[in-house]
Amino acid sequence: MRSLDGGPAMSLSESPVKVTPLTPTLGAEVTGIDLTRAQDAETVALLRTAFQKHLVLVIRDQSGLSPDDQVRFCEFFGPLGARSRPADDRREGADAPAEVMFVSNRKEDGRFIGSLPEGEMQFHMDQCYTERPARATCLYAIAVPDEGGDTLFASLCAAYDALPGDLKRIVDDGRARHVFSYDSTNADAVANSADVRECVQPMAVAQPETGRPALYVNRLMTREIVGMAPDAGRGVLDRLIDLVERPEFCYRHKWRVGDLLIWDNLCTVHARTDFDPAADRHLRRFTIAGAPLKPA
Ligand SMILES: O=C(O)CCC(=O)C(=O)O
Ligand SMILES: [Fe+2]
Repeated sequence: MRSLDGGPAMSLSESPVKVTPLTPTLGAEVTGIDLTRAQDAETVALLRTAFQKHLVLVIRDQSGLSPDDQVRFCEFFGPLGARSRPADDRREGADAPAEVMFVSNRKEDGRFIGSLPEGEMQFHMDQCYTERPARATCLYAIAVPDEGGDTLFASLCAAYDALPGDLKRIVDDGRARHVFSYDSTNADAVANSADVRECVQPMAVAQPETGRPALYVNRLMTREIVGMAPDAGRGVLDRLIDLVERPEFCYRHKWRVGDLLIWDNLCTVHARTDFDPAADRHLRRFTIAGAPLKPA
């Protein structure tokens, strides 16, 4: 390949950027890239394609990544999403970009400075209880415990492809109700309360760029299947959720400081394992804006 001015052009095979799958169904590690620098169009295209295919990208050893560097990376995939949490919950400092959120157990004056500070979290997609769930979520590790606090991912595309016929018939034109809750111990009380934040979504959603179908349900926030009797609906949801969480469709990320992850928030679910609350865990988070979900 020659460039227009006649000099040698770098073909993808010569590019130092490599994409290596982490499991047969999802996750890829990207190496040979320094995200504190601007990237050329070819690298951006490679990242986008890898994201659509592998659904979770892991980029290690990005120490010193500034908020602006992280924003530049996020914008390869689309415009930033607004914060999903109220502005008065924002204690990240006046100079932080408005869209930033910290997943953090750090405290100042006895109050957590960020969100989702402690404990285990069941599998979920972010903002599924809104009309426009984030297209993607990006986390950057600033401090992590030596042990625990792993983030697990599962492919909703692999789950869709593995649906048995009776469930596929329900899913293909089904809709489910998603309810805001990060506390699995009081989910039913939240679902029935008056000021609940909720949204009905298709159960089979299309990955926007490719049309690839994904089984859009999760354990933490999907409460019922529209139009099914509660007991029958619960039984179907339980079967679907067990399928989503099959270990062969999962990738478990053990964090190191300097790791940057971005995940497809329509085609994957994520969960977190427990960790010692005395250990410092501090991650910087941005989302990519989403659109209303299209049925597959
Ligand atoms: O803390 C984690 O590992 C995941 C947090 C999470 O669910 C999120 O950032 O959406
Ligand atoms: Fe999340």
